[in-house]
Amino acid sequence: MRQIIVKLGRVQTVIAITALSSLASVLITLFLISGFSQIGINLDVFSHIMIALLVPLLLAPPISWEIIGLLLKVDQLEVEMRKAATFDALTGLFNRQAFLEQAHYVFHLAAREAFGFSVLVVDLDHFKSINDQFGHAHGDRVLETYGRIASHVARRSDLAGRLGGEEFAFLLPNTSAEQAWNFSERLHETIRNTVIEHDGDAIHFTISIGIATVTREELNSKDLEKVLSLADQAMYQAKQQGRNQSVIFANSYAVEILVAS
Ligand code: GH3
Ligand code: MG
Ligand code: MG
Repeated sequence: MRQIIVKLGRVQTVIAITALSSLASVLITLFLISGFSQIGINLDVFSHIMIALLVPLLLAPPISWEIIGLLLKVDQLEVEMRKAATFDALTGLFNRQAFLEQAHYVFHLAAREAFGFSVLVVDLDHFKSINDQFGHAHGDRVLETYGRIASHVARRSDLAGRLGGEEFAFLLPNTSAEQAWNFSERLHETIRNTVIEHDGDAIHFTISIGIATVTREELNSKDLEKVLSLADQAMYQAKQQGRNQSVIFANSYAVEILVAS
């Protein structure tokens, strides 16, 4: 019922309620008139039908207008609350809780369907000095820009989230270490080429990325928290090695690819 009302909108719902209540009123009146005539009371059909039609025509629109308005407002608030509970307001990416929930879901699906995946932990480089140099509001614009780029570079089936502050993550289902590396390079490339205008100045920013991959064979020996912490360790290694680069956590395949900016 609620979905129908939301779909129809306020005006059409009010028209529908008025039409239905008028029809119901006329039918009930006709039923009563015939009942009365059976016990010998003959009423004037035309004038009673007119009254039966007029009363709901006058009452239903203002009353239902208010009620439907309230209902649509509640519905809108619920949509906004659900959005606020799921998405980070600044970047539009999944917030920490939603990202971890979705990631756990994909992790269990991966174990069941036997597909590997990669996790990327991303941290903006020297973000504190961007805030210090250009102000917090422009720092926010950098985060916003990162969010737009992250959504654009990721596929619809990938998860992209903000873990907190200037730290982000991706979960790429069915993605090998090499594919995740290529993905991270595309992200670096796009960000390196991005300029944010600020009072005639140009703000550039870079990111450090840690990558951890779970192959199909490893699915049962790893849990999601472990994979995230491996990606986190790799991200810190990228920081130590000069930032603006990715590091793949050297696990089972014992490969570590390091590319400086
Ligand atoms: P590193 O390259 O080592 O990561 O250095 P960093 O400066 O990025 O790291 P640090 O942890 O020292 O600073 C992170 C900064 O991010 C500090 C904090 O004020 C800022 N920050 C966190 N959340 C927000 C936010 O929502 N908006 C803005 N503008 N800044 C934020
Ligand atoms: Mg940082
Ligand atoms: Mg950080």
